[in-house]
Amino acid sequence: MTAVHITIEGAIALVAIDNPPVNAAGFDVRAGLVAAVQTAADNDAVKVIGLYAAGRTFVAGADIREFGQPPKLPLLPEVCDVLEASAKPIVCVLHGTTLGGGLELALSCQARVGIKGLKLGLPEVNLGLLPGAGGTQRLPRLVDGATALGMITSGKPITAQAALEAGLLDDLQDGAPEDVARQAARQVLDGTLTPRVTAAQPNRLTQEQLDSFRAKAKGEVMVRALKAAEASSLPMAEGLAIERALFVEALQSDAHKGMKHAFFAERAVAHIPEAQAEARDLATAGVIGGGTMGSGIATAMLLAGMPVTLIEMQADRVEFARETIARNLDGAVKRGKMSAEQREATLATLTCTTDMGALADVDLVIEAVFESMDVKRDVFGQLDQICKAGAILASNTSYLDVNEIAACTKRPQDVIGLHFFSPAHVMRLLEVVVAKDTAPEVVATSFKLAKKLRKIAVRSEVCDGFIGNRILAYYRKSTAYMQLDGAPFEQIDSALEAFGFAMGPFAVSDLAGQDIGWATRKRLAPTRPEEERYVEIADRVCEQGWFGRKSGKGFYVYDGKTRSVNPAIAEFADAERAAKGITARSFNDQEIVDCYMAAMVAEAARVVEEKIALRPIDVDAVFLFGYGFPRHWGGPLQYADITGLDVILSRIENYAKEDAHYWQVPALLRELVAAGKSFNDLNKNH
Ligand code: 3H9
Repeated sequence: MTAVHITIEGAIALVAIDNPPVNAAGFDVRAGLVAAVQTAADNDAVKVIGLYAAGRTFVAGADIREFGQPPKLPLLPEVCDVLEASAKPIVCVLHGTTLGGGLELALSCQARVGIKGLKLGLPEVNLGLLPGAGGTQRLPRLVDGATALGMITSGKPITAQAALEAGLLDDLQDGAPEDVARQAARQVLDGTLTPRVTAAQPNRLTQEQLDSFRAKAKGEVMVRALKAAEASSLPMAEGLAIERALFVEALQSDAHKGMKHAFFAERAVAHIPEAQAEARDLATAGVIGGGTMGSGIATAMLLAGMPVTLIEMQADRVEFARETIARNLDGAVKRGKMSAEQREATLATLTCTTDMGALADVDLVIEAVFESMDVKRDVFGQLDQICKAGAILASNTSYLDVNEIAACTKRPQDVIGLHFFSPAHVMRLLEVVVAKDTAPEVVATSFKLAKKLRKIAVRSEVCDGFIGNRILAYYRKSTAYMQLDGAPFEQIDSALEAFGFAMGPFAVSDLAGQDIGWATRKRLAPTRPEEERYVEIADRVCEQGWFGRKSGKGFYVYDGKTRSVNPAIAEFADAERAAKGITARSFNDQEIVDCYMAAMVAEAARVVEEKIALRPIDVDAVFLFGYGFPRHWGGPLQYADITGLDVILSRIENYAKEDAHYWQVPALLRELVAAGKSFNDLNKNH
């Protein structure tokens, strides 16, 4: 089967792109398009070409899998030039999500007709790139400069209606792409649709518009995209050459490698061993616990259209849970996610009660009660009695042993961990924790649920903290060690914020509540090995009742939206150093980043080695979508690949000279370095 077919119907040549799933403009499509235009050119009867795509969308971009491979001619910019130079006008019919190179193909045609529901965009910046097939040159010749710059720099798609109003589309119609293409071609023939060559249109980008976008531009990706757009003031061929050079430069950047990896990570995690199992039906859900987490989970379910029965153990908290959920839904109305009427209708599908018996008929229950095995044991014992056969019993525990929880029931095959991240109706990550007896169809159903909730599910085996919190618990210690050794905590935060984290680790723990880490430290104290370094500064902070943002003070002091350094912290650090005979030394920002990242990579490698995560890319997805990891680094293990595994290994070996207990080289890292392989090579084995 070829990726492009041509059908001649008298004066009309209909050219169809057919390259499932998203009609990406890979080699077959590019070569096929050039051949089809030539066939039409050679046929004297043909006067107009109708170009469209089969399947769910017009071309959704260049084929991202080809980036980094040896280029195969014709390249997309050349195909666009061929379309633009066609003596027979080409009317392009767009549907679905016409993105990146797909939109660039359309821009090169002589007319564009959209099909209702269409979205159009240039998402290249999300991959660390810029439009590289004429998008930065042709778009400002069709639409107002501000609209063009908005699309080029934000990567966000616009609606068909907005595109029509901006002049990007000549018309908006309804129907199957093939029929609309035939109809639009007829309109060109009868003169009701006037073709025009984009390159011949005047550039509408002004210097003021460029300056205003430049003032807001952050980072090399945006700067490069704006530079290309600026070249649209030059003659077309010169502008295209500048765009091409910048695109090639972007293709080689680390930011592109990281962001491309992040794109595939989001999708790769769905490939699980249980994917073929038949998922159970999920129509109704129960949530136990009406705190922030339980209310957030209930909100997520309601937003996905699932009626929810929420059980709050304490009668006086039932109303509070309902109010929290109502407030969450207000937020969804404010963000334009639902109308006020939809909010009312949705809220009507929520039942809040203290009666566990109300869960008898639900298809799924998610428990989000206090993190104590005794409490969970009691809850799951009750669920086992109450719930119908086949109901999925899930725990939102963030570190407890799901095998032990499952053992409290006579149906361990139905028990699973579903670890949401707070706020649960906003955060995209869902860790799906598979216990030893969990049935494959329960895993498959959990992944289906994640899709319904528009979340990214990552499969994890059972261990303390699962993938994310286990790695977090390890690398967080490195920040305490650096602090005690002399790095001010605010320098650690600012160095990591400059690396790309939205918030440094001390600011994050202030936000989460210092008492959470304190409880974990106390829980783990009895099993802490004697040779492990222990830093007490955070305990001193908690002993003052300074639990972070919620108490107005933690490592920082909070005044409205501003934060300042809590001066007591340096005193705590000095006192602990004096007691332990440590002389403070200074750190530079790069040392801080190197040490923090080496710790993260070390534990992440162990998580892969122990098969807690299916692949390195699963760990990357957890950090990208649950822990605010900078997208341009692609995740901790992609960062390690970009930095070089030999470099990371030698850093760990060096640190181990100071603290051989904490800094142990993961066997997997050593093996990969010896074999000259990367973490990404392990992703390819699946
Ligand atoms: C570009 O165009 C550069 C040019 O300016 C210049 C060139 C010179 N390539 O997301 P889904 C795969 S840069 C290859 O689950 P949905 C995807 O991996 C590109 N593969 O579906 C998945 O595979 P699998 C600019 C692609 O319905 C499968 O298709 N374009 C591509 O939820 C289904 O994808 C973009 O950045 C691709 N371009 O969403 C658009 N796209 O099943 C990127 C998808 O094996 N794509 N795949 O895991 C998207 O945003 C979404 O895929 C889309 C559909 C909205 C289209």
